[in-house]
Amino acid sequence: MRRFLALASLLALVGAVMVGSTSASSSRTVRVTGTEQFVPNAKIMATLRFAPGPLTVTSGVTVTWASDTLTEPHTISVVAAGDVPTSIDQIFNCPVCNAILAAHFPNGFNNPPVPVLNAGGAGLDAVGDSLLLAPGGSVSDTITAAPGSKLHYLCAIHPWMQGTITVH
Ligand SMILES: [Cu+2]
Repeated sequence: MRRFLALASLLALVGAVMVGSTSASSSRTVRVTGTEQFVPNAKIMATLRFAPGPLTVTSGVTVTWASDTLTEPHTISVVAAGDVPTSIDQIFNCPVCNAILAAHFPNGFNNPPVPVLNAGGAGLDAVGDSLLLAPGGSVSDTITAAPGSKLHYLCAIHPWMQGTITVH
C-alpha cells in the first residue's frame, strides 16, 4: 500500500500531456473521475473510474480521456484480456501494471516520463499501447484497431480502473 501512495505522489509531478489530435468528424470523451480515501487501520476506499467503462466506437475515431481527479495521475494502458485484474489480490499484485509503469518511467519516477508507449501501429491498436494522463489533464488518441476487435485497458496505477473499447 505504501508503494502505491508513494508512486501516486511522485506521479503527481508529471506535467500535462496531450497526444494526437482531435478529429473534427468524430470524437468521444471518457471522463476519468472519482475519489479515494485511506484511513490507517480502518478503511481503504476508492471510486476512481473511467466513465463510461465500456465504449463502442468506429475504427478511426479519436477518444479523449479527460480527468477531473486533480491530484491523481492515471494511465490508459491496453493489456491482454487475461491480464485484467479480477480480484483484490490481483489489483495489489499486478505484474503487467508494474511493467507498464517501468516503461513509462525508465529513469525512475523523479525523472521525465515517456508519455506514450506505442506498440503495433500508430494510435491505440495493440497490447502495450499506453498513455500517461496527468492529474486534471486530458489525453487523446485515435482508435486504430481493426473493426471487429476489442481492446481491454486499465490504469496501471489504479488497476481496478478498467475499460473496454469495442471497435466496429
Ligand atoms: Cu488511475
